[in-house]
Amino acid sequence: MSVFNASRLLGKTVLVTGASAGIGAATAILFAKGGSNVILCARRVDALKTVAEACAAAHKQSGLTEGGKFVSLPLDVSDKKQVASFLDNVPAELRSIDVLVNNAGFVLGVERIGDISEADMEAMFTVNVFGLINVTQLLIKDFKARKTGHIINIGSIAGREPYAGGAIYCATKHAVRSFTGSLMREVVDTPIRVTEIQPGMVETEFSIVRFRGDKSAADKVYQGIQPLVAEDIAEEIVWAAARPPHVNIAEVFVLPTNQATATLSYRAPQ
Ligand code: 8X3
Repeated sequence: MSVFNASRLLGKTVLVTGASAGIGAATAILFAKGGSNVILCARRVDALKTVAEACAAAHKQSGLTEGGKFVSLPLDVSDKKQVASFLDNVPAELRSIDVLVNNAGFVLGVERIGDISEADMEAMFTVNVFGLINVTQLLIKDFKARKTGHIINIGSIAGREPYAGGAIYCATKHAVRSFTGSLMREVVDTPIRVTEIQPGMVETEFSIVRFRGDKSAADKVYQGIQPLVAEDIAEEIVWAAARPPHVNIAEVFVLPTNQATATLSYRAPQ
């Protein structure tokens, strides 16, 4: 944790969406280790149990006395009603949120344009774009009123560079990039910080979902290359949050060493 200047995270309250697995879970655990409180959210609250336990263990291990409050709450970011009443379910002591990590998002299918189902289109836009906007709209008013706050959106290489077989996912992540840029510009006269983290290839359940549960197809994506892992991205998120208040990390584009673009990677011969 030394590079993070953990003291800036002490006692902060961080809300992480999509915290039940992958980047979201790793992020929640790393903030816990840095002495922050974490509100863990996911569609199914039971899926958060193991992550919340890991947060408590990481915090205990850190020996820090600050932070250490972990609450798991159900949140479907695409359900406007649920988002609207969400803060009522947050314990009062954690209601002053310092950092929002908009992580919930997914990719479904590799179909080409013309063969993409409306259901897949809707599902990706509803969560990746509208969900992220819903949660941001909920918290930004409070951040403005309190003149503080940091919104960290999880974008993607897919938001910088479209690729074949990813039309909808790429469009959603381009939307995230654009929305994040507008937000950063809108709050330029405030202490609110806005960051977008743009990961390349990360090995998580994310790929298995892309291939609709076909693990061997997902595994092929990582053949011959060492991909990033969720913890690599969590480190960037926590690092961005731990910068001094006058430093805003606008974008972090993170790739495995052997990946250069969405479609150009070096793979060791098998
Ligand atoms: C995930 C990265 O390359 O699968 O957002 O689009 S990629």
